Amino acid sequence: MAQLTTEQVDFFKSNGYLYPMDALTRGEAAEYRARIEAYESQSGEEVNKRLKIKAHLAFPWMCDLARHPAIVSAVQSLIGPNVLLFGSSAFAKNAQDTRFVSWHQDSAYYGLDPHDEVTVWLALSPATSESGCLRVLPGSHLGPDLEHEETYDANNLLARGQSLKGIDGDKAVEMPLMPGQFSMHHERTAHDSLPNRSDDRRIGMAFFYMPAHVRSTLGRRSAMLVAGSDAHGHWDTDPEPKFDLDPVSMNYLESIWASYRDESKTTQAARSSAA
Ligand SMILES: O=C(O)CCC(=O)C(=O)O
Repeated sequence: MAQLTTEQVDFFKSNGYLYPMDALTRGEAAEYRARIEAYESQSGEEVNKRLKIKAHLAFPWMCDLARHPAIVSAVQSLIGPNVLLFGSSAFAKNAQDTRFVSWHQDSAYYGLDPHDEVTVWLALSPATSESGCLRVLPGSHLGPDLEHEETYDANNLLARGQSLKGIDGDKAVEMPLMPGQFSMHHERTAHDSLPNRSDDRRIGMAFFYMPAHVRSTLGRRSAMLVAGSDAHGHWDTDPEPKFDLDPVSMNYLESIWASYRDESKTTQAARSSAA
């Protein structure tokens, strides 16, 4: 599978983002979307509810998607041969949905050192200006760590509603994608997305990749090796699902998601009692 060109790598290094790259055919993207929507019908829940932080642990085919050769070789072009996936999240907005994602830098929350993580956002339906595609602030990954306010806005798709103050939206660059295409952004690149004003759902999978030398600053955690080898041993191994909704991996996914939510509540409670 093709590596990124030198020009693409240089563009990412200077700007902190890159798009569009091709991974899936339109038919394959439609098939993955259908699988996600079948899960939603079967569980009676929107995919955003549970398939967070480590969504790949729900389905073997999601692990395969995280290891898709086109995606992995693009990631390797940026971070080298030994690649771990430390997380993945589904981001779905319904047709005519007012929900949004506020401006944020992932690096403020991921607990990684050094900040060498790269996020791949894979479109499974059209991600357009109208449907609220991802937007980035070019070059923001080279600037300072910015201050987030945790708003817990119910309309915000981020668990804590974390929000950067004072971003000039006029400087934002949209990253529209056709189904099956993906974008990449650096973990320090400020990004957001607006409500979906289209008549179709906007569904994407975000995969969070890091080189094996990256450490966790939030205690011992787990990750999934997607390419090369891990000679560093900073991470335990994710329990990969043996079949769809394998209870072993689902319980693990749920415990990670619950502790993230609890940590949010603790942080919020501590802030309000301190206020
Ligand atoms: O899907 C979205 O609108 C936001 C995704 C996001 O914040 C991310 O992939 O880091």
